[in-house]
Amino acid sequence: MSMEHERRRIGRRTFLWGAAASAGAVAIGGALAGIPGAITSATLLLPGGLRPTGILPSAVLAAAVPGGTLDPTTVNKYVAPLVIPPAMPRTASIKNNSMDYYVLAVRQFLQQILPPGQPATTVWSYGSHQAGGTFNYPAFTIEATVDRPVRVKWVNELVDGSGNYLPHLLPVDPTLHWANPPGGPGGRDMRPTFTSTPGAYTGPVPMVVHLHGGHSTEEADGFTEAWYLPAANDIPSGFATGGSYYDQFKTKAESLTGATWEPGSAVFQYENDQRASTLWYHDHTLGMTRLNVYAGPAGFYNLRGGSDDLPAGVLPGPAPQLGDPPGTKYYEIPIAIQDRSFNSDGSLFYPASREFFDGFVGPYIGADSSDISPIWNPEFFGNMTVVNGRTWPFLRVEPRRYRFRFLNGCNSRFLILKIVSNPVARRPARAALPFWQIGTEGGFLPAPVELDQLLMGLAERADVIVDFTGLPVGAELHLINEAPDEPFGGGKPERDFPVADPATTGQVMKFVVSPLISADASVPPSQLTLPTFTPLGAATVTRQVSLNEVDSAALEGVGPRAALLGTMASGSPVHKGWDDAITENPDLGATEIWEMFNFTEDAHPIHIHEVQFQVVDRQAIGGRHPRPPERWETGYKDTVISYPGEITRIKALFDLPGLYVWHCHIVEHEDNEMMRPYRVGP
Ligand SMILES: [Cu+2]
Repeated sequence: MSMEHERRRIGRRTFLWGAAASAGAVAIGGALAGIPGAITSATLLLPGGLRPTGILPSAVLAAAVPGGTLDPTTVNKYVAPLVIPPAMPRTASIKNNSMDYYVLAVRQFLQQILPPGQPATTVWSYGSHQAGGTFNYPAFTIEATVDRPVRVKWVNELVDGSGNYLPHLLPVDPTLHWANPPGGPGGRDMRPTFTSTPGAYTGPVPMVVHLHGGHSTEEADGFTEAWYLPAANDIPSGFATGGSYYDQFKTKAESLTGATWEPGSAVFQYENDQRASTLWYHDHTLGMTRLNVYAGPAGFYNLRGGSDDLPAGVLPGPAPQLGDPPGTKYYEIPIAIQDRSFNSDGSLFYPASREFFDGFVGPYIGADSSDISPIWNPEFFGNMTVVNGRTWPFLRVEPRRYRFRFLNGCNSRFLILKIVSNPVARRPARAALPFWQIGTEGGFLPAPVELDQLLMGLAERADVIVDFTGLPVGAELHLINEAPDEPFGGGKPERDFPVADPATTGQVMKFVVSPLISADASVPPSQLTLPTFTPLGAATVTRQVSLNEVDSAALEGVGPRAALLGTMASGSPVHKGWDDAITENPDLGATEIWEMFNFTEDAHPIHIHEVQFQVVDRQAIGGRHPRPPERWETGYKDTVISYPGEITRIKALFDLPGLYVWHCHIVEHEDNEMMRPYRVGP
């Protein structure tokens, strides 16, 4: 880590806290933000009214993250049980019972995310169109079988009871390179020009669903410019009702499947011709993904069966299935972890100005030649932990083994998860129970890996077994988070970065041991043999790409303005934006190594659509000694952490033709140019 790197990371954090201080913060601990190097765990800036609760060792006290008007330390923890999302009801079996068919809508509704007694929260999520009780944040889980296709009609129903469009719940920055429906067919999917700084976009909301990790054909991948508006009564005249690629993919999909795309919808068919794995589905609209996902719509998609799965009964189970009788006990549970901030009326908080991020008050785009967007924040960190749609829930567990499928569903926050006995123990805390990781994004690992902690970048999944066997009834364990309340750059908690506030974002959920109800017949993880792992063949092409961050080109010392991907030329990065000509164009059927050079100060989780890749190695840029992937990265993955100052090498087989994207899964980055189209084949 260079001095420059260190200075800028600290500078960003100081600036953020400085803004909080000006809004009525008090300094504790004798040190003030703004002094170079002064930001340590002993430096406390607590926004007005925020006080740590519980008994905290002074050395681990940290400030709560600034957010909305609801003080996270006033929200009681572990009062509501974890919600285990049921299986999503199918609409029909079609094609002579060879295919599952769903009609799934995204709607707006109220949900109790905060504890009982606190206000409910208006959210969006998916549910079964014909079954109103199935709308939940996170959405119910789609249960799919390898080689049995799933067809989904995805309907954008962000309309009110009169059929008029609903505006976004959150502030949409119209100055990004974004879907831009008001631009009409000639100006959609562009960065509009403004003569004065605009306010937030309040028109109808474009959406398009991506099955994350899916081996999807291009027309079913949820291409970011294939969005569509709801079929509302009052779409303003001149608006584009679909993105630049909506019509092209509609025509292709309709001819392939025979299913009609009606206004306000798209029909995607997933062949499920891939390894059994934990996928998830979420929105992918250009320049709006951070907001559309933060508002709620996302769900798990569990793909089972085939030669890359294990026979029933080997692993802890079952997971929820259709037709389960009430009271069914589940020992396989998906756990989506997200950070959110709230206002005191229960509404979601998301920053409405750039000023929230770094105090920069303008000039913004539209005035005085500025190129800084007025609303977009380069990263966002919520100040509360939400697990499966509830803040800090608890789960009663029997003294036996459980299979948890973890998802980091945050916007910008990396997670370092650990199971401990004391949630406010001095960090780094000692693990009370290990995780046995058995799988990642692309299915099972070659062998189980025993870990004291799980490091999870955005969108990564960890399929793990936790063994509570032998714990006394009444015992309590806590899942905590030791990643930072700021951009992650690698390293170890409290040595290389301050950990998340132990009073708030440093806690995730609680396990309470209850009496054993059913005997555990699953195989202990130390004795588990996972399905035979077949690695990719040799690569024929090595490609160099780059990760970059850019400051304002117009205003001295203001930044970042955007994050960019790009190529390499003679050892230096060549910056590329979303609209630049395609530079990654693998041949159909080619196996390629991509060397990702990270020239930024932060780690970025890089996601490539359509493929599941292998991590080859990592090394310092300019270094000579590559290091192998981590033990938990030895399976197939669709998202990989690229560390600052390093080259991260992955290997992928590009076996479906067409137009896809690769991008950073810090969704604030993805939404402001850190995404590139790529094409497989001609
Ligand atoms: Cu990024």
